[in-house]
Amino acid sequence: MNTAYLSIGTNMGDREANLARAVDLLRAADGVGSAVVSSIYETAPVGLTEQADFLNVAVRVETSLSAGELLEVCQRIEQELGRVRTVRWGPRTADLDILLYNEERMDTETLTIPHPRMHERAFVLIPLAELAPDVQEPGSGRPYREMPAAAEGGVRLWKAADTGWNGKE
Ligand code: PH2
Ligand code: MG
Ligand code: MG
Repeated sequence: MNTAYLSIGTNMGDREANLARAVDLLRAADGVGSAVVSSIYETAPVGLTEQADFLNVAVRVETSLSAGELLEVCQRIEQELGRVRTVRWGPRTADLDILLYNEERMDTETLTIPHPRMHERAFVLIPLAELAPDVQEPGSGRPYREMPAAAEGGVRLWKAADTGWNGKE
């Protein structure tokens, strides 16, 4: 089994329903064992700021899939949720990004792990720290919760994990 961390973001349509459906589809995917989800955070858009606020979560997945196979599952789920790629960093119904895969580092044409921008994004670091307070950057060993971006604003708790919004683990 492998442990991977994902980030899911959405800022179009029924955002909470999009998250719940993305998590359901992850759990139903072949080769995905369990998926544990953080609280939901509402986050100011980063990059392209003239767009609606996002809901973001982090997910810990136990999986027999390789990182490349997990990426394919993520992309299929994005499509099932009706994602159309128009503007880079623009509005989306669901974006599923692989943050970490075990303690591995990899850089292929389609996949860079750790996610190359995760350490500078509070909307990734704060949900991740809730789920995995001690998780470290592979290679440097720096805990993600200590990255300066984790202290930036723009991220607020929107629905706590213990409300059971996301069903059972
Ligand atoms: N995703 C992006 C670009 N900007 N901003 C927030 N708040 N949340 C996101 O998930 C997000 C973003 C590109 O994937
Ligand atoms: Mg993304
Ligand atoms: Mg993406």
